[in-house]
Amino acid sequence: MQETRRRILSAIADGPVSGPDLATALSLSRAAVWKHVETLREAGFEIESGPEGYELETVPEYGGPAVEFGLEAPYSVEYHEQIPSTNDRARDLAAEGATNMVVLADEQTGGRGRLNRTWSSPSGGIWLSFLFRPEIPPARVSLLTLAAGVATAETINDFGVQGSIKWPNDVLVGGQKIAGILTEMEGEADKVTWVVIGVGLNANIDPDRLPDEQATSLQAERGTPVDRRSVTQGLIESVDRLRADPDKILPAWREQTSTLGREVRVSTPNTTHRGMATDVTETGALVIQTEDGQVEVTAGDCEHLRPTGD
Ligand code: BT5
Repeated sequence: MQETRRRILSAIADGPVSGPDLATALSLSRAAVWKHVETLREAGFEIESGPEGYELETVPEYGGPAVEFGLEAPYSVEYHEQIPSTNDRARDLAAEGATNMVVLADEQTGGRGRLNRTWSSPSGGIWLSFLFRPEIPPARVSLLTLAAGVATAETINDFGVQGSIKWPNDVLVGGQKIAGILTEMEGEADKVTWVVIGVGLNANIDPDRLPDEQATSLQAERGTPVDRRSVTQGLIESVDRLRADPDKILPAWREQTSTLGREVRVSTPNTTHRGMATDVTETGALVIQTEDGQVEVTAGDCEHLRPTGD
């Protein structure tokens, strides 16, 4: 959101402020204040104009300006009612040089999982992609993927749903998938140019609308819909906190995962490993103790054998 409009909203959030006072505080003409207020109204903010001035009544339920308002993280949010894929849009923005952005959509018509699998993205979910240009080598990017998993698990826990992470990037509730993460990047040998981290979180969706039987949603788990604006803000803020404090990512991931200490089968394009998952490395690889010794797997599909209650 444009900075002036952000400042107008915070000024009028706690009570009425007159047009002239706003104009003085923001060094604008009264006509300019009025224009900004109209733009905010068009974006869905209900702004009263009474004898004492302008006052913010309600914030729109969802959308870019709604998520940006009150967001405690320095990202701009681009919102789409419908888009093929927020990851694709974020990649286009990356090519244009953008950074520190979140692309958010109500519905995706071409949502993607890993290995070009389909990600069902009906209206009501939280489908978003972060675009960053971190000053890190490509090998450290998986840490950001792990951070997105931690942030997602933490956020849904804050909304009353106990999730756990299945390596590398699934968030599960009771063994069913509630969220998935797709990281894409461009870079050179020693430095990342950009990274896009897509998070798909089944929020207000009836799982019957999802093709996968092993899927659940926040709404199904809670028995009532969530405020998607608050969940989205919580998720973005949580990712931002972890980015600022990367030493916390691995310990938090180890705490939130249900993969470690489990018998797993991990399939990679070339082979399959079976054994006990014992740890995750600095670069996000899963350490598996197999019958033939210890292996580290950097990418693959992980199956928890002998399921417990995750
Ligand atoms: C993932 O892939 O889990 C990554 C999903 C990332 C989606 C986000 S949404 C925002 C951004 N924009 C995009 O286009 N993508 C990202 P993977 O581990 O490959 O899992 C894919 C598998 O999950 C599918 O083959 C289905 O079995 C299952 N699946 C598909 N849609 C699902 C859903 N909505 N909920 C749960 N499971 C689903």
